[in-house]
Amino acid sequence: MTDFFGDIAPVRFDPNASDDLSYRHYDPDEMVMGKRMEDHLRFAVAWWHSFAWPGGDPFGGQTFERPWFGDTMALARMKADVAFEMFALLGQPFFCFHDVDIRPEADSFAENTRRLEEITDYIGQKMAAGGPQLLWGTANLFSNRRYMAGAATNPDPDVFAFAAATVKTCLDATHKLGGQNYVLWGGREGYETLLNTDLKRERQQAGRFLSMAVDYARKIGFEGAILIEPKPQEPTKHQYDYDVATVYGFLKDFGLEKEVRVNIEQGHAILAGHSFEHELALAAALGIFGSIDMNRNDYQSGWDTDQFPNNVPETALAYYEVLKAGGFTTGGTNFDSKLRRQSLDPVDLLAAHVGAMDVCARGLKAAARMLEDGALETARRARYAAWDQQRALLDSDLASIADRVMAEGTNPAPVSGRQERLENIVNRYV
Ligand code: XLS
Ligand code: NI
Ligand code: NI
Repeated sequence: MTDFFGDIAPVRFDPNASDDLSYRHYDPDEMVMGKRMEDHLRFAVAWWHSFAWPGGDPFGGQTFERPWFGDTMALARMKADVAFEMFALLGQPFFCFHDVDIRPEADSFAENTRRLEEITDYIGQKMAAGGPQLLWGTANLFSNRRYMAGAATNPDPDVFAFAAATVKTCLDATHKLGGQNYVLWGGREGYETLLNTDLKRERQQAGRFLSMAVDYARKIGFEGAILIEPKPQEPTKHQYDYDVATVYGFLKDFGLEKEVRVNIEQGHAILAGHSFEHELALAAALGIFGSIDMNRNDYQSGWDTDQFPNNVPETALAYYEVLKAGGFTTGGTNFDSKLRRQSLDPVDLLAAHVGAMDVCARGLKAAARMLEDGALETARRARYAAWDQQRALLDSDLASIADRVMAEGTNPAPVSGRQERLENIVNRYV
């Protein structure tokens, strides 16, 4: 036991609670559309922002003082101890990590691997003792300076090799811990200027890299989903995994659209100029919906602020799309979320997660009621109903269609899109 959280008691569901640390809406056992709320939402805590992030911003460094900050394996174990203490307090079913979050960085690949294996075993023992499960693991291929010009897309083949070897070790660790997914977020897989970039070659490197990761995952018997996390810019200006549509085109290009799905982050959708629900609906329509990072951005600052979700109408519309897509299978709701850098206290870390889980629970319940009520779906179906009689149109050709339109002499009458009325319906639930 560490004493980081002091005598804070485990967070419980109590709709009438008056304290900071109770779930007022997240009742894991409440049935929503025939399924337990915990099994719908599948919450995950992100190791990096909660335990590894020091609180820096572009103008200043560390604000958090955590007793486990440092680069020894003993401190990495303390970090894991605190993480599992927080998991026990929150009772969430999953967590996620990058390799660099759980082990200190060494100066050789061999030592990095040895440390990763050692801490993986340590975490595995904690999981076996009753902790949460692993939603996904991933490799950090963006922080170290060797990756400044990309990992898979680096002009230097030795960097490609280092990154590929690192992904192998992270797939091994994820598989060993029973991870349900493996995520690749291509932080530096993009470019700053075409003046020094061979775009075509870099895309091909990225495609080959992803194919190798998929092949290796299947070879070791990893049955989880492989997920790409789209993001349009930041860190690099032009990212090859800009948004869901771009990732789908990329997957098609390399024949991976049946092998790889997407992990969609709310803040990244906004940075790409989309709504979160657009990205979710598109992924579902393309058959590549996987998982979500439920962290929003600040709408004024225009960068990836990774805030905990705190807007019920937004989460409701997101879960509406998740439910329509059939819900999560291997995926879940990961809080890839940071505290604000002034939120120094251990209790802030807990309260942030408690509030976020409650906001998501409210969103899920509202989404379920909207679906059960059916008003939105009835209106949507009605809007396309004429197609039921006219399906043959899609098997026709332009000349035949022109003949028909000429003969019938019809001039279609526009119909209301009813947007305000539909928005009013949503507002009755959120
Ligand atoms: C960064 C990404 C990152 C991924 C995992 O913007 O969201 O945190 O989720 O590498
Ligand atoms: Ni992000
Ligand atoms: Ni993310």
